[in-house]
Amino acid sequence: MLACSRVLFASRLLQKPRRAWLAQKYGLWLFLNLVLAATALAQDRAAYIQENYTKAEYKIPMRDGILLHTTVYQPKDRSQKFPILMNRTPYSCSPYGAEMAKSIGPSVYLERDGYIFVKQDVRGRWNSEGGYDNMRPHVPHEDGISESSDTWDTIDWLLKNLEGHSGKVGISGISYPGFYAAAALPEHHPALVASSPQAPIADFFFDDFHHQGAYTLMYWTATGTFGYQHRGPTTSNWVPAISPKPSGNAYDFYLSLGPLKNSRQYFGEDCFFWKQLSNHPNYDEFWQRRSILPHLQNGSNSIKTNVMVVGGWFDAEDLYGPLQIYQSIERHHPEAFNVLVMGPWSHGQWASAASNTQIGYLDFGVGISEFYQREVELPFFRHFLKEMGAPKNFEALVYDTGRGHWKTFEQWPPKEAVPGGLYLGSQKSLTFAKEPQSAQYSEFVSDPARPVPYRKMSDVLIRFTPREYMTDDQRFASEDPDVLVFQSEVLAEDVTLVGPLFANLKVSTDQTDADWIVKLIDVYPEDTPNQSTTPAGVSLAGYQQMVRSEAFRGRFRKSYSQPEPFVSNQVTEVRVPLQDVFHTFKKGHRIMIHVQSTWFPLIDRNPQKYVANIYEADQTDFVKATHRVYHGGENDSWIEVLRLPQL
Ligand code: PG9
Repeated sequence: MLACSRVLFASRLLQKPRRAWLAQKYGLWLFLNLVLAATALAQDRAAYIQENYTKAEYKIPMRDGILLHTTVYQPKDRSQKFPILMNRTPYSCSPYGAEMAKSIGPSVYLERDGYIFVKQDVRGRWNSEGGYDNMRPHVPHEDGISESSDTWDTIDWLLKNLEGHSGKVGISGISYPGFYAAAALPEHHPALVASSPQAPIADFFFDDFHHQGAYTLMYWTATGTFGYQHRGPTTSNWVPAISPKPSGNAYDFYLSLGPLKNSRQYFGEDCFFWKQLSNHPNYDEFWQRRSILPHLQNGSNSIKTNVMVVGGWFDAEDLYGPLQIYQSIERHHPEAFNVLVMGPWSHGQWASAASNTQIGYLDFGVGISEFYQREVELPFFRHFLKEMGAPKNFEALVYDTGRGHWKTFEQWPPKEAVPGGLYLGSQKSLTFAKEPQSAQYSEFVSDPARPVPYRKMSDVLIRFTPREYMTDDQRFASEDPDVLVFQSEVLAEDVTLVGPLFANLKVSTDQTDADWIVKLIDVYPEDTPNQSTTPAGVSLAGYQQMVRSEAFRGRFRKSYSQPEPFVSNQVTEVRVPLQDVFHTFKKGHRIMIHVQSTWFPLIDRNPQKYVANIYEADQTDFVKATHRVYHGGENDSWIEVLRLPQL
């Protein structure tokens, strides 16, 4: 327990940003103790669960008779009643049978606080019956089955069949389980008094599998994971292994794969999800039905539960989801308790027991996730499920990824924010005001046979999903002739950007289709020292840290549902939504913008010769193109920003 107390002591030391200097003073002692404590905590965690919880497994009948496998971990203490905290998952309730899980709740703090932890295989996955549907569309309960009706039925069954519960129910989940925590909200069961969708998927056309219309090729293996129906309840994996198994450098593998249509030979005829992706290249009714957002806006589904949405500013998988789900509820249910937490995290990193928050080559420091788990998440559930204490008082608890500290705001984006712009200029400049300059352009080649890598080549590896690129050093791309680079002067004062960004580009191509990738980059001064955790061979001096990046498939510039080719060599407006940020570019830094048209293999290659369906494009459709970005005069290209005045 000593180690555990040290981590608590250390984190209290750290949680007040102004005391972070103490942490630096005792950095190594503290770091080592935190690592020791985190390790001890993890070992203690499994032992604590073994000692204090029992396990039971049930097949819970849904209203249509389908049985869902549900595992219940209940406190041995029967002297009091405990609330239920659910997690619904497509990733399995394992371990099945008598074996106890090593973690059963969102954090060690909740496990020690005492809840009835319920984990369920969603319909059609693992040991549950039924057919699977990615992002199963919500339909009103009287019209059919949905994740909402399955959650309602599960809660109702638990309340009627479990002993020792308090009658209050919460649901929480990260990523796909985060979607299920959000999908529980429309027509939710009255006992559901708290929901925390964390890195929730809102819409697969904007989360995970696509970047604003472009297929996320780094999700190719994940497409298989979610592409096959099992042959009935199973506790073992049923997904066929892709053969040959992709391995090594992802750039070479996916380039050798050729046009997307060649994927069918790997996925085979049983992969229903690959067929759905290929047959629905546009934002049609197939995708629209699977977005949860419209169902969070419908007044008849008035949300009476309490919601805490959590996300990571550097989440490579689901950044659209948390931001949009929070805003949808805020816009349409202003009366609901609905708050937002956005930290300096990659996908789901806030749930980690690790003491540091490291993403790629950057380390945002110790105690950030522990602070969130202990000071934010635990009070939220304790208040609404146990009527104990009060949730931390904020509407938006957001981390400034440039200054390295938390701030709270009464709304998001902050009402104090002031609209502004970053203007691309002829000398590859970037200025806060339009420069009196004649209309000019910057030109680059976009070659599908030599696409720009999305990371430096040694880091482009085959993975289930991309995860760590969101803070990468962009110097490798700045040196690429197929990338346009625009950079500000050295900042004379701090510049804080908050909320959504949009790249309003005036472009042209000598072909008929194009993707547009825009990156917002923080250029560190050349005298920036490395951190104690900076990997060997990496220098933070002059580091060009990615702050925000997005891709936009240009055919969708007028409508995601009605794509249109470009008219060759015609100046065309393209508005690229870049997701929200909260980042201070400190005095002495520079702001940099990249514009490019390939980002491989994060997203698939655009043939650049317009074809109706890129999933059916032939090798001969892929052509080199010369693209132009216009700036100055009547053809300004600029980044629409919100600036937070410096206090
Ligand atoms: N949203 C993440 C994901 C979904 C589907 C495929 C791969 C990743 C997640 O659930 O982790």
